[in-house]
Amino acid sequence: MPVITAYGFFGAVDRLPGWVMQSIRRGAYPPWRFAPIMAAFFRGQFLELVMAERTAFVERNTLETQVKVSINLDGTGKAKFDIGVPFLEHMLDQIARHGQIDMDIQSKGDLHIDDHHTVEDVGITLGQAFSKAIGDKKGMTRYGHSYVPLDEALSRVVIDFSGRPGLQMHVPFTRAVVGGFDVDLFQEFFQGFVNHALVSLHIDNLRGTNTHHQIETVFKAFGRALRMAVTLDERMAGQMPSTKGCL
Ligand SMILES: [Mn+2]
Repeated sequence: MPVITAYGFFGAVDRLPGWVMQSIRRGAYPPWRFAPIMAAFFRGQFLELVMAERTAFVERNTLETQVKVSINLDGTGKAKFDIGVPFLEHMLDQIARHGQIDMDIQSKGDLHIDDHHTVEDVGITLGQAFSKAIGDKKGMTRYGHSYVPLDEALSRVVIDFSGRPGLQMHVPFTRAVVGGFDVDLFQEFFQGFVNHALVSLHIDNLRGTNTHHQIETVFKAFGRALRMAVTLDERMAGQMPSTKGCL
């Protein structure tokens, strides 16, 4: 970013009209006179960087679970989980890695009953964190999609940060349990995410006989679709990705 800033500045200097450059050379504008302008320029750039930081921390406490989520949409896929549901952590790791999103999720929940509340509430809190981190969506790509195979399995995930919740999930699981995890809960996770991130999400497992492969392709494709959707599009800078003017 500092490199881009420097290029931006010197690029602008380069485009100054000839008479300005000549007066600078003549000494009409000694360099110290530019100090306030340069300071303002870099302060502006800095503020823009700070404001553009797409991170969020959300804490959500109920009588069933206490969940803390930190994310950075412009991360490198660093992931830290303390949830107590290993298979869910394995799947969340796919979102972080393939979405290039830094994620730190901690949860204390009523796992002595079952994983249900924890899985649903992690989905809800993650959705809230996304909603917070994307801000006003200006310059955002908005749509994302991905196909991911894993051996015999193939899944497609399509997402739209439309501001409206909607989930279409079609995954014909071949088993009811995977890694000690009830496969019904994946729908709960995604429904929780969708309701709070306010996205339209279409999940289709197109092929697959191994349940672990089926769901892993879904989470990897979800991570990649997220990455595409939240990526800032330079040509859309400052614009809403909608003719409505808001999302
Ligand atoms: Mn796996």
